[in-house]
Amino acid sequence: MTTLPATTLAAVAQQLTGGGRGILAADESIKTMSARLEQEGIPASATTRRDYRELLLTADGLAEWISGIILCDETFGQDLADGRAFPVAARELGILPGIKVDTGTTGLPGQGGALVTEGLDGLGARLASYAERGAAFAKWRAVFDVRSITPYAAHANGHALARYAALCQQHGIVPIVEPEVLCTGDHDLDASAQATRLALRSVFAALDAAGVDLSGIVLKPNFVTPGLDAAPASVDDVVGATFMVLRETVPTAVPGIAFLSGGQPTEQVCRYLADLTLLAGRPWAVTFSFGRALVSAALHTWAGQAEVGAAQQVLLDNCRSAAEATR
Ligand code: 5MM
Repeated sequence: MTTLPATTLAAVAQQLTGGGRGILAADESIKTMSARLEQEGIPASATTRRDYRELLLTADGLAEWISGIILCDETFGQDLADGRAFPVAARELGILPGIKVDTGTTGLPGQGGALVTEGLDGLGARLASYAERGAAFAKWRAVFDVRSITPYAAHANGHALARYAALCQQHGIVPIVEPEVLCTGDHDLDASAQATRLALRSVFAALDAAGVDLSGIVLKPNFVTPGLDAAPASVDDVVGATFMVLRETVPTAVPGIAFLSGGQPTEQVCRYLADLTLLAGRPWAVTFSFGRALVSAALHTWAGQAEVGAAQQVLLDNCRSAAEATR
């Protein structure tokens, strides 16, 4: 087992989140990716999932906007058409390869529908294998619903995230720590702020207890927004609430925060990011680790046309918008 010096972990965390680039989340599980392909009328198979991820990774000039790409286990083990393994090709293209290592969620008994994320069993051996095959970073996502989050669910997910993060660092891999409070529902901005505060407090208490080096992690939170079925809040209110909750909960030792998009429109999340970037007194780098906000339109374009160029251009345009929001 390799234990890299913390400076290396910190350097990778800074490379991922600083420098005006962000992370492309292309790690949909086989089930999610298959559903998204089929929704666009594309038959789902290991080959079409591979072709789609190759389209994303090989978009010409992607590295100008993208510092890292998160892959799922299936893609991590696949090859591009030219025979290069995905993680090898990513590095050659100037993009750090990452790997999603959680195995999904399950219900927590007695917690009113709250979920906990699984995947700790055998994780050390899996991380050793991913590190050997070139993974620079990993991702684990806890999922909270504003209506069902409980202190115990926050504690259980914080504990799992902390054990995952400590194991990653032991294997020389930077952990992306993702406690996602979903934006589905009709809750108001304050309810989102309270749920996000609870989730983040639990995560950082657990990371501290587990001895995780905060300079070698990347935090991937949600923006604090009202639910998608509630009256929308102004950009100023969302940015203000997001910054307030992060300032209360995220230690300054964390080098960078890479936001998820939560399925909200690209233009909107880029606007949040641009305004957060401009805030005075911000102690961490801020950037994006968007999935749908970067790729949904590209997938739709690919479904309509056999050649990949138009879809790649759509992807590049979205990545440029998101990266420019951080500059
Ligand atoms: C890309 O989707 C990721 C994996 O989802 P499943 O395991 O549920 O298939 C997901 O974790 C994603 O990285 C985050 O939700 C951020 O993506 P969005 O679309 O919210 O920006």
